[in-house]
Amino acid sequence: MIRYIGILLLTFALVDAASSEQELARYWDYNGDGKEDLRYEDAEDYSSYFEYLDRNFDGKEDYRTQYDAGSDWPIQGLSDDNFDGNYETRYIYQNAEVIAIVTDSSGDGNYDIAHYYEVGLITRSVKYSLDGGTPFLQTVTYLFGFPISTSRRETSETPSQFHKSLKSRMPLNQNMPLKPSNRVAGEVVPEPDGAND
Ligand SMILES: [Ca+2]
Ligand SMILES: [Ca+2]
Ligand SMILES: [Ca+2]
Repeated sequence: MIRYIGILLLTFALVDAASSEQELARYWDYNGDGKEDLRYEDAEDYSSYFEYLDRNFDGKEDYRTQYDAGSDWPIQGLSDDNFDGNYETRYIYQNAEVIAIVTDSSGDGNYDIAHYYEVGLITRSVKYSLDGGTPFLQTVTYLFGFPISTSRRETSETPSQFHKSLKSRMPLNQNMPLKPSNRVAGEVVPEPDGAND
């Protein structure tokens, strides 16, 4: 009997230690390789918080989103979808919904692809290309998320002018740095029940 009580107490002690550690650290290791895959961090003024994800489990963050602390609505996001350590894609939100996703696909520092959304559905995509020396824009329009027409026209804009015209139409709070943080991965704890609560 005493042995069972001992085991029971030990179990409670372990569960307790694990949960208090998680509250402090707010990071989780989903594949158990000792490197954190999901982490939350408060902004300095506590008005928002950041979510960092390592989706390919290589130990480097590749997806980050900033949320409003009061509403938990997303404010802005970044993703590194080719996992080269550089964020090339920016998610632009308004009233908790993504309104545009812009990508620097060539890595020259200029956004060259833009997807536009309304009430969660993609409505239009534009890609700036320089193939053959002449800059042109390819546009795809969508209905209920399905592409219904494409067009192509030449443009006089340079890559940086196209980038600037995209940026000028973004909400002003879209300024999260594109560079990932050079943070050293901390000690991690096992995935708890209800990690996504
Ligand atoms: Ca991991
Ligand atoms: Ca990664
Ligand atoms: Ca990248």
